[in-house]
Amino acid sequence: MSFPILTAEEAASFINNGMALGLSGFTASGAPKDTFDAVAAKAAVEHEAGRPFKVDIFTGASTNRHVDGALSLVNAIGRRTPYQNTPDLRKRINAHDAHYFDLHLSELAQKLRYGFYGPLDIAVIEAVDVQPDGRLVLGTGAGIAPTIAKMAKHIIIELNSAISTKLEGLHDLYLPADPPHRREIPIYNVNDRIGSPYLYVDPKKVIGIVKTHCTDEVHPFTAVDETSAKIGANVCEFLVSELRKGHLPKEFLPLQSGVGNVANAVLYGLADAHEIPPFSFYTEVAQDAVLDLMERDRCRYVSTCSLTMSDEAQARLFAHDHEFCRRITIRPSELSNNPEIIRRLGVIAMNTALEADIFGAINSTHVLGTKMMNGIGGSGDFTRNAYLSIFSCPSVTKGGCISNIVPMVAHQDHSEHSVDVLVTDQGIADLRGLDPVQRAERIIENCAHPDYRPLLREYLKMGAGQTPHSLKSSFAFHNAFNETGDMRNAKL
Ligand code: 0RQ
Repeated sequence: MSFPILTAEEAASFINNGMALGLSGFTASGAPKDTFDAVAAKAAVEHEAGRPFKVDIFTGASTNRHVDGALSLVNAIGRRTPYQNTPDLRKRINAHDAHYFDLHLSELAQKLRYGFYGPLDIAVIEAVDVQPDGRLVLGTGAGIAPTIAKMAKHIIIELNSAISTKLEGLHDLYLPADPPHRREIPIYNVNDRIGSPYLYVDPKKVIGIVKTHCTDEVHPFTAVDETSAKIGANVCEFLVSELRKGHLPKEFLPLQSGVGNVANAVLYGLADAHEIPPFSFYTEVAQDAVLDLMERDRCRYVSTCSLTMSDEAQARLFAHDHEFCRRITIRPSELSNNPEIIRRLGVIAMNTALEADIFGAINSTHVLGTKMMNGIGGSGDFTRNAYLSIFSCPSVTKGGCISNIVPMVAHQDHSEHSVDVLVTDQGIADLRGLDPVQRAERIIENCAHPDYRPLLREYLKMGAGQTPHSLKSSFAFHNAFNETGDMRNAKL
């Protein structure tokens, strides 16, 4: 069967107000592009004519300027999950224009299949190759593609000629059976493959193909700043000491690393820590740093949900011919972030916090407790099931006016039960085996900025009970920032 070729506008004509759409990709990688510029243009025309136009968007994680960016500008997103990081969408979410529900990334595909969020009308799937029998080679991110291809009533394929067809063979696509029939997922090593390199879609569901030539437009990271470099050095120091103590096996364990400056600093630090043998990743996002580590022979293998690499890094990766591609597997998010596999492989999880409290609870999502930043992403999938769970953040933010170590987090994403180690630019707090007061003392002395230590010590003396919070003063830091612009003015 040959599929009709559509313009982006023709594809958009099938997408109507109130529809639920499933999209391929994970981060900007592998997400559809031109179709959604056309959907946003259609929404603008509909709104201009006084008609409602909003669509629900289900994806692997965040998307790109064409989807979350363009649709948010014209206020055309209804429901949205499981993650986002676009300034315009963030504004819509915090103004209640878009109804965002924040979700552990591993859970979305199965919850869609369980029917919790209703049916999917159309799946829009980016591919770098399409065969007439419905066999697709996906782009750089797998996300929830197998689930949306199965569930959606109709499918639009975006065939992107700007992404390398050398991706063929890198994907490992597999759909677990749903309970009560689910068996173990048979991944026992980072490089085990259990599924198909291709996504097979039902040709009868395909509305047509939109031809696109547009890169993923992932920005390369800026140079690591001084604070991130210190945090990175502290995480590396900790991991080397764990190896020396025999807490980690001598062959080391697979790493998961979050995104951003600190994550990059940690990875470059590990590259230089030669006591640590070459290592692997079992992670959700492989950034430029991972390619650098491969080129330096420090990274052996990467299992990921996406290659979130800049155009320049993608060009470098595929110029290496098949040498590095043989060391990469791209899996759907329900496998890359799967609790069972993370626990089995013994993944070391390294994630970033917005703020931590003195007892070890973490806020990853809500600025000052109320405003959604990005979302929990995969941090909970990994943190809760890791061999060793490390969180890091700077000790202070906004020129010292915000302490990232507070008496009580203003929103809790990860409880103290899931956090083994906290690291800031000030130092390392190993929390394992400590009671709440011992944890607080260690976090205050090792991780808090010196400007805030006296206030935090005073707070710790105020309460009673095993976890001695003083509920009257728990949010004194946040209140001081809201009222005076500086947490150092906190009155306990
Ligand atoms: O504000 O943008 O105005 O400068 O928050 O802070 O230090 O640049 O942090 O980019 O490393 O992101 C937790 C958001 C950290 C991210 C978070 C302000 C600060 C700045 C950003 P500006 P930084 P990063 C893997 C796993 C959840 C998902 C996850 C995240 C801005 O890591 O989204 O882990 N994590 N996924 O000034 C008020 C505080 C603040 C604060 C920082 N305590 N109060 N503002 N800021 N701390 C990835 C995936 O899942 C795909």
